[in-house]
Amino acid sequence: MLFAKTKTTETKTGLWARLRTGLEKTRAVLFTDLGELFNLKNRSREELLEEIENRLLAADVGVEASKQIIRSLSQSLQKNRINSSEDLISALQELMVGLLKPVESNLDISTAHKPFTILVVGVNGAGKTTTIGKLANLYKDDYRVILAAGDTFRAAAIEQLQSWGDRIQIPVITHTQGADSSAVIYDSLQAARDKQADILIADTAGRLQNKSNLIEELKKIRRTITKFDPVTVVETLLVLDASNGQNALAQAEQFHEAIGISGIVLTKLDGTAKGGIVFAIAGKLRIPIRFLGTGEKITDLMPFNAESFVTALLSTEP
Ligand SMILES: Nc1nc2c(ncn2[C@@H]2O[C@H](COP(=O)(O)OP(=O)(O)OP(=O)(O)O)[C@@H](O)[C@H]2O)c(=O)[nH]1
Ligand SMILES: [Mg+2]
Repeated sequence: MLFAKTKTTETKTGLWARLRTGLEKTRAVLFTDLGELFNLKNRSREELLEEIENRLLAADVGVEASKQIIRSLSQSLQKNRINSSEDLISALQELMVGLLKPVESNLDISTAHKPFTILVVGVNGAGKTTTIGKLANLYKDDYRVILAAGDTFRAAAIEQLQSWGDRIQIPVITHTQGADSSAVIYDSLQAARDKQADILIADTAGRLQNKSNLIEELKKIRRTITKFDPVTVVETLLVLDASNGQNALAQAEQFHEAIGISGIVLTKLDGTAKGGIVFAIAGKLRIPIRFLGTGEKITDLMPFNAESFVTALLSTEP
């Protein structure tokens, strides 16, 4: 993986610390005094399970994934496999990693056919443009990257992307505000071809998943890419704000149905107690979660890893 290839151990520790800090609010809801919870006298198994289920729901893990976890815990308790708070935590850890494993599939950048195109979509303010800056920064040392300012709708959207590009010295292809977004993408593909770029990352305007005219525009962008190059590889990356909780799940379902999503980035995990939404997405959608956003800084993005995520959630280490 890219991190293993280019980043130092120190940076990896930094990433881990940021993930842990980023998940603080979710961890507080899910696991505060979990050990003591088990040790409390006079608490029946049912009460213990009910308390855990309430916490899972409060962290937006969702009804189905919560029930699945509780069912397995209940069986383990009955079979006397959980006899201490440590047993309880390790049983939860195993169950949670099991739930997340199916969506752990990091973005595999193929440069066999250039450019590898990443089309970034999502609702207003989800963190699309910021995520593009972070992604470009992540890839810039190993690949030739170009950005496409496909959000021609919102005032200052073009300048926002341009300033990320300037900051990390990556070219940004722009048209003026109000221009056809598909035309920007077309010109960007052309520029990527001319410059032999490995990766093209395209920004798009924020849009609600139920506004059919805006979704049509995305379909047109998608068609433009295929028309330019029928065999090009496109990652359609949906950016979801984790603090939207269950609503993020609904967004994902509708975007996926409308245009087909190949990967998800979950942002703003640092500002929310609803980080459990990762489990709901994993259980319902089976779309790979590619990255997590844990802050506003350019380095606050990490590839999704089931074990790291669950360990960071459960860890009581400082
Ligand atoms: N705390 C935190 N803030 C984030 C994260 N990602 C993005 N943001 C902030 O969220 C706000 C919106 O981010 P943008 O990248 O502009 O979102 P967008 O989806 O491009 O928005 P539109 O273009 O208006 O649809 C900005 O203030 C970002 O700094 C994150 O992972 N954590
Ligand atoms: Mg934007």
